[in-house]
Amino acid sequence: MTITITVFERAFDKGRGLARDMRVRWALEEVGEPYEARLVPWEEFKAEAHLARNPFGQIPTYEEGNLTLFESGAIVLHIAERFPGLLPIDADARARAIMWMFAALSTVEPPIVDRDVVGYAEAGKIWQSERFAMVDERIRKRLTQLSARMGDGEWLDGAFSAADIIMVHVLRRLEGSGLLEEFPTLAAYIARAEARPAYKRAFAAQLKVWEENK
Ligand code: GTB
Repeated sequence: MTITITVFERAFDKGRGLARDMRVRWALEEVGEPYEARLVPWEEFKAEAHLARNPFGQIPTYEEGNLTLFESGAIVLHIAERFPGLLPIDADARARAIMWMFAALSTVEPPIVDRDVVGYAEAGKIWQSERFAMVDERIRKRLTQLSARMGDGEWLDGAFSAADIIMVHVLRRLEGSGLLEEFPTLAAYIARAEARPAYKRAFAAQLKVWEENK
Protein backbone atom coordinates (compact mmCIF):
# COMPACT_ATOMS: atom_id res chain seq x y z
CA MET A 1 0.00 0.00 0.00
CA THR A 2 1.48 3.35 -1.00
CA ILE A 3 2.42 5.64 1.84
CA THR A 4 2.21 9.37 1.11
CA ILE A 5 3.47 12.09 3.41
CA THR A 6 3.12 15.84 3.06
CA VAL A 7 6.15 18.12 3.22
CA PHE A 8 6.96 21.79 2.63
CA GLU A 9 7.40 22.62 -1.03
CA ARG A 10 9.90 25.26 0.09
CA ALA A 11 11.07 24.60 3.64
CA PHE A 12 11.94 27.52 5.96
CA ASP A 13 15.05 25.70 7.04
CA LYS A 14 16.44 25.58 3.48
CA GLY A 15 17.06 21.85 3.44
CA ARG A 16 18.66 21.53 6.89
CA GLY A 17 16.25 18.73 7.76
CA LEU A 18 14.71 20.56 10.71
CA ALA A 19 11.08 20.55 9.58
CA ARG A 20 9.10 17.74 11.13
CA ASP A 21 8.70 15.66 7.97
CA MET A 22 12.35 14.66 8.57
CA ARG A 23 11.27 12.49 11.55
CA VAL A 24 8.74 10.68 9.44
CA ARG A 25 11.09 10.20 6.50
CA TRP A 26 13.76 8.86 8.85
CA ALA A 27 11.36 6.40 10.50
CA LEU A 28 10.21 5.13 7.09
CA GLU A 29 13.82 4.72 5.97
CA GLU A 30 14.69 2.81 9.16
CA VAL A 31 11.89 0.29 8.56
CA GLY A 32 12.60 0.14 4.81
CA GLU A 33 9.16 1.30 3.65
CA PRO A 34 9.00 3.28 0.39
CA TYR A 35 6.90 6.44 0.41
CA GLU A 36 5.89 9.34 -1.75
CA ALA A 37 6.21 12.96 -0.66
CA ARG A 38 3.41 15.36 -1.64
CA LEU A 39 4.83 18.88 -1.76
CA VAL A 40 2.50 21.45 -0.22
CA PRO A 41 3.01 25.07 -1.34
CA TRP A 42 2.72 27.59 1.48
CA GLU A 43 -0.55 29.06 0.11
CA GLU A 44 -2.21 25.63 0.27
CA PHE A 45 -1.51 24.91 3.94
CA LYS A 46 -4.87 26.28 5.07
CA ALA A 47 -6.82 25.23 1.96
CA GLU A 48 -9.63 22.72 2.28
CA ALA A 49 -7.70 19.80 0.81
CA HIS A 50 -4.90 20.09 3.34
CA LEU A 51 -7.17 20.93 6.28
CA ALA A 52 -8.93 17.63 5.55
CA ARG A 53 -5.61 15.90 6.26
CA ASN A 54 -4.71 18.07 9.25
CA PRO A 55 -7.24 20.44 10.87
CA PHE A 56 -4.35 22.66 11.97
CA GLY A 57 -3.08 23.00 8.41
CA GLN A 58 0.42 21.77 9.16
CA ILE A 59 2.88 19.26 7.77
CA PRO A 60 3.72 16.42 8.08
CA THR A 61 0.71 14.22 7.42
CA TYR A 62 0.69 10.52 6.57
CA GLU A 63 -1.69 8.65 4.30
CA GLU A 64 -1.79 4.87 4.00
CA GLY A 65 -4.91 3.39 2.40
CA ASN A 66 -7.91 4.74 4.31
CA LEU A 67 -5.78 5.98 7.18
CA THR A 68 -4.80 9.65 7.42
CA LEU A 69 -2.70 10.84 10.34
CA PHE A 70 -1.22 14.15 11.47
CA GLU A 71 1.20 14.96 14.35
CA SER A 72 4.74 13.79 13.71
CA GLY A 73 4.93 11.87 17.03
CA ALA A 74 1.75 9.94 16.31
CA ILE A 75 2.94 9.19 12.79
CA VAL A 76 6.33 7.90 13.94
CA LEU A 77 4.63 5.80 16.62
CA HIS A 78 2.26 4.36 14.01
CA ILE A 79 5.16 3.48 11.70
CA ALA A 80 6.98 1.85 14.64
CA GLU A 81 3.91 -0.21 15.53
CA ARG A 82 3.02 -1.11 11.94
CA PHE A 83 6.49 -2.19 10.77
CA PRO A 84 9.16 -4.05 12.74
CA GLY A 85 12.43 -2.54 13.85
CA LEU A 86 11.67 0.63 15.80
CA LEU A 87 10.09 -0.63 19.02
CA PRO A 88 11.28 -3.41 21.34
CA ILE A 89 9.22 -6.61 21.47
CA ASP A 90 9.49 -6.85 25.26
CA ALA A 91 6.43 -5.07 26.68
CA ASP A 92 8.28 -3.15 29.40
CA ALA A 93 11.03 -2.00 27.05
CA ARG A 94 8.35 -0.98 24.54
CA ALA A 95 6.52 1.08 27.17
CA ARG A 96 9.78 2.81 28.06
CA ALA A 97 10.52 3.62 24.39
CA ILE A 98 7.06 5.19 24.06
CA MET A 99 7.65 7.08 27.30
CA TRP A 100 10.82 8.55 25.80
CA MET A 101 8.90 9.61 22.69
CA PHE A 102 6.51 11.56 24.91
CA ALA A 103 9.43 12.96 26.91
CA ALA A 104 11.07 14.25 23.75
CA LEU A 105 7.83 15.86 22.53
CA SER A 106 6.36 17.21 25.71
CA THR A 107 9.31 17.81 28.05
CA VAL A 108 12.33 18.54 25.86
CA GLU A 109 10.85 20.08 22.70
CA PRO A 110 8.71 22.93 24.18
CA PRO A 111 11.54 25.15 25.47
CA ILE A 112 13.49 24.50 22.27
CA VAL A 113 10.54 25.67 20.17
CA ASP A 114 10.14 28.67 22.52
CA ARG A 115 13.70 29.67 21.71
CA ASP A 116 12.83 29.91 18.03
CA VAL A 117 9.70 31.91 18.87
CA VAL A 118 11.81 34.39 20.88
CA GLY A 119 14.07 34.63 17.82
CA TYR A 120 11.40 35.57 15.30
CA ALA A 121 8.36 36.85 17.23
CA GLU A 122 10.27 38.96 19.74
CA ALA A 123 12.92 40.28 17.36
CA GLY A 124 13.57 43.98 17.99
CA LYS A 125 11.87 43.98 21.40
CA ILE A 126 13.90 45.49 24.24
CA TRP A 127 13.41 42.36 26.31
CA GLN A 128 14.56 39.88 23.65
CA SER A 129 18.04 39.22 25.06
CA GLU A 130 16.59 38.74 28.55
CA ARG A 131 14.03 36.27 27.16
CA PHE A 132 16.80 34.40 25.29
CA ALA A 133 18.74 34.08 28.55
CA MET A 134 15.66 32.76 30.37
CA VAL A 135 14.71 30.21 27.74
CA ASP A 136 18.34 29.10 27.34
CA GLU A 137 18.45 28.34 31.06
CA ARG A 138 15.30 26.22 30.74
CA ILE A 139 16.87 24.35 27.82
CA ARG A 140 20.18 23.88 29.70
CA LYS A 141 18.29 22.34 32.60
CA ARG A 142 16.65 19.78 30.32
CA LEU A 143 19.88 19.02 28.46
CA THR A 144 21.75 18.57 31.75
CA GLN A 145 19.10 16.12 32.96
CA LEU A 146 18.99 14.22 29.68
CA SER A 147 22.76 14.06 29.43
CA ALA A 148 23.03 12.75 33.01
CA ARG A 149 20.48 10.02 32.30
CA MET A 150 22.17 8.95 29.05
CA GLY A 151 25.60 8.68 30.63
CA ASP A 152 27.68 6.40 28.41
CA GLY A 153 24.62 4.85 26.78
CA GLU A 154 24.54 4.66 23.02
CA TRP A 155 20.78 5.30 22.74
CA LEU A 156 18.06 6.44 25.13
CA ASP A 157 17.16 3.02 26.47
CA GLY A 158 19.11 0.05 25.11
CA ALA A 159 18.66 -0.52 21.38
CA PHE A 160 17.97 2.28 18.89
CA SER A 161 14.23 2.98 18.73
CA ALA A 162 11.59 5.41 17.46
CA ALA A 163 12.29 7.45 20.59
CA ASP A 164 15.82 8.17 19.39
CA ILE A 165 14.43 9.44 16.08
CA ILE A 166 12.20 11.93 17.86
CA MET A 167 14.74 12.96 20.51
CA VAL A 168 17.60 13.46 18.07
CA HIS A 169 15.40 15.48 15.75
CA VAL A 170 14.19 17.65 18.63
CA LEU A 171 17.78 18.28 19.77
CA ARG A 172 18.95 19.08 16.25
CA ARG A 173 16.75 22.16 16.29
CA LEU A 174 19.37 23.67 18.63
CA GLU A 175 22.04 23.55 15.95
CA GLY A 176 23.62 26.96 15.60
CA SER A 177 22.53 28.07 19.09
CA GLY A 178 25.83 27.05 20.71
CA LEU A 179 23.94 25.11 23.40
CA LEU A 180 24.63 21.60 22.11
CA GLU A 181 28.37 22.21 22.28
CA GLU A 182 28.02 22.50 26.07
CA PHE A 183 26.84 18.87 26.19
CA PRO A 184 29.39 16.54 24.56
CA THR A 185 27.30 13.47 25.45
CA LEU A 186 24.37 14.83 23.48
CA ALA A 187 26.52 16.09 20.61
CA ALA A 188 27.99 12.56 20.30
CA TYR A 189 24.47 11.05 20.48
CA ILE A 190 23.33 13.24 17.57
CA ALA A 191 26.46 12.41 15.56
CA ARG A 192 25.85 8.67 16.10
CA ALA A 193 22.30 9.03 14.85
CA GLU A 194 23.32 11.10 11.84
CA ALA A 195 25.79 8.38 10.83
CA ARG A 196 22.94 5.88 10.35
CA PRO A 197 22.34 5.06 6.66
CA ALA A 198 18.57 5.58 7.11
CA TYR A 199 19.14 9.06 8.52
CA LYS A 200 21.39 9.92 5.57
CA ARG A 201 18.81 8.74 3.04
CA ALA A 202 16.05 10.73 4.73
CA PHE A 203 18.22 13.83 4.92
CA ALA A 204 19.19 13.55 1.24
CA ALA A 205 15.55 13.16 0.22
CA GLN A 206 14.38 16.32 1.99
CA LEU A 207 17.43 18.25 0.73
CA LYS A 208 16.58 17.22 -2.84
CA VAL A 209 13.12 18.78 -2.44
CA TRP A 210 14.71 22.05 -1.31
CA GLU A 211 17.29 22.02 -4.12
CA GLU A 212 14.61 21.40 -6.76
CA ASN A 213 12.14 24.02 -5.46
CA LYS A 214 14.14 26.84 -3.91
N1 GTB B 1 3.05 19.18 16.64
C1 GTB B 1 3.08 19.13 15.20
C2 GTB B 1 3.85 17.90 14.72
O1 GTB B 1 4.72 17.44 15.46
O2 GTB B 1 3.56 17.37 13.64
C3 GTB B 1 3.74 20.42 14.70
C4 GTB B 1 3.75 20.47 13.20
C5 GTB B 1 4.37 21.77 12.71
O3 GTB B 1 4.67 22.70 13.47
N2 GTB B 1 4.58 21.81 11.40
C6 GTB B 1 5.13 23.00 10.79
C7 GTB B 1 4.05 23.64 9.94
O4 GTB B 1 3.35 22.97 9.22
C8 GTB B 1 6.27 22.56 9.90
S1 GTB B 1 7.65 21.93 10.81
N3 GTB B 1 3.92 24.95 10.03
C9 GTB B 1 2.95 25.68 9.29
C10 GTB B 1 1.84 26.22 10.13
O5 GTB B 1 1.82 25.99 11.34
O6 GTB B 1 0.99 26.92 9.56
C11 GTB B 1 8.13 23.45 11.62
C12 GTB B 1 9.56 23.78 11.50
C13 GTB B 1 10.02 24.59 10.50
C14 GTB B 1 11.33 25.00 10.49
C15 GTB B 1 12.16 24.59 11.52
N4 GTB B 1 13.50 25.05 11.57
O7 GTB B 1 13.96 25.74 10.66
O8 GTB B 1 14.18 24.78 12.59
C16 GTB B 1 11.72 23.75 12.50
C17 GTB B 1 10.39 23.36 12.49
